[in-house]
Amino acid sequence: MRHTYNVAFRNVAQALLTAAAVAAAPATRSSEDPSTVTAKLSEWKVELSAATVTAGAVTFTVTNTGTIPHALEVEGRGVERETDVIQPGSTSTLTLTLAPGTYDVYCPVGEDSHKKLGMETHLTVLKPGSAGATGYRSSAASGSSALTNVQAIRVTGGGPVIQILPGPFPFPDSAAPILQAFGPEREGLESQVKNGPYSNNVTPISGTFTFSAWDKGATRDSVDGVAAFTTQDGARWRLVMDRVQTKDVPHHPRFGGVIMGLYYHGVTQVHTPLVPTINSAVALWAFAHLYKNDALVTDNAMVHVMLLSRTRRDGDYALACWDCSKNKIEELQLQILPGPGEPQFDAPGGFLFVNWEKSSSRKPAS
Ligand SMILES: [Cu+2]
Repeated sequence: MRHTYNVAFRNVAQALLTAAAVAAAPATRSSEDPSTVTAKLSEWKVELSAATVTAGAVTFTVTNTGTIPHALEVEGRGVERETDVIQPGSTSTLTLTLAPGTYDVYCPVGEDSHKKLGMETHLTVLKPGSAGATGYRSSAASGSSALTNVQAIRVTGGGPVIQILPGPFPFPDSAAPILQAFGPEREGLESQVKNGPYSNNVTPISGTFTFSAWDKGATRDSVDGVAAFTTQDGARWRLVMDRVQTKDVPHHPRFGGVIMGLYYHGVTQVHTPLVPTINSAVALWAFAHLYKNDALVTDNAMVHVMLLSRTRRDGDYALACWDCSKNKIEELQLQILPGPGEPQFDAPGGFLFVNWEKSSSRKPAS
């Protein structure tokens, strides 16, 4: 009898509590009942179904809606927990007990390279009983604060200058498992294993390269710089960079614009796997004017520039490491391709790839 009475009482009490809670604050819930936040991971954002939750147990139901592996990490108030790596199309869950406060919610894959590319948002955890606005929050919306944080860099090429000619990629065994994840792009990449731009087929040349770059947010980055060099065949090339390229292509996130301090390539599944894993002070993609022996070749040359951790050894400049991310950041790479629909350059492989091996950078005078 007592038992029945208690159950009845509890049901009534619970109904009253629920009614009171609904009246007072729709966000409040019973403390033993975890609230659920749905998270969607894709290139390159983290979208949460709620911007705020009530303190207590929170279950994150995380789906990778992107095309490469991701994961979700929740960090703040002494909490630092992450899901396993989630394959494209798969879902994982993570249940945490969260105290009131603000938490960083991001993708930890690639030593934070995915985070730097935009896979980061925030979750506010409220005290039980406090009313809070809920709604969809994505990194795209919260990332707007980055617009006020303009970063600039001035880079000067120095040391030995080498031209990299087409040849086999020297780490085919290391790249093979990663190539699997690249789907339709894989075939083109596999042909580059045999004869691509990252090779040990290098020749010393001479030249200069100086530029400034500004990271101002997704579409407002800018670049200003000139490279001049003489290739192994005696041709004199001059490159004038005055605008960034902002178009995205698959597996080449923000293939455009300026990115400061990015760790990527190789095993990180950002960009092509046919490059060792590196750390970069700056990476940028630009359109440029290209001249050969003082004659204009194109106003739309596609340029990729990186100041990165050394990948090549002294002497013969062979690629010396598969994970080069801990090396000194002093290798300046300049890659130039013809503009969309334009013919290949009259150069080995149809492209130009030049490194300045002992380069430096500083904050420009503004
Ligand atoms: Cu990710």
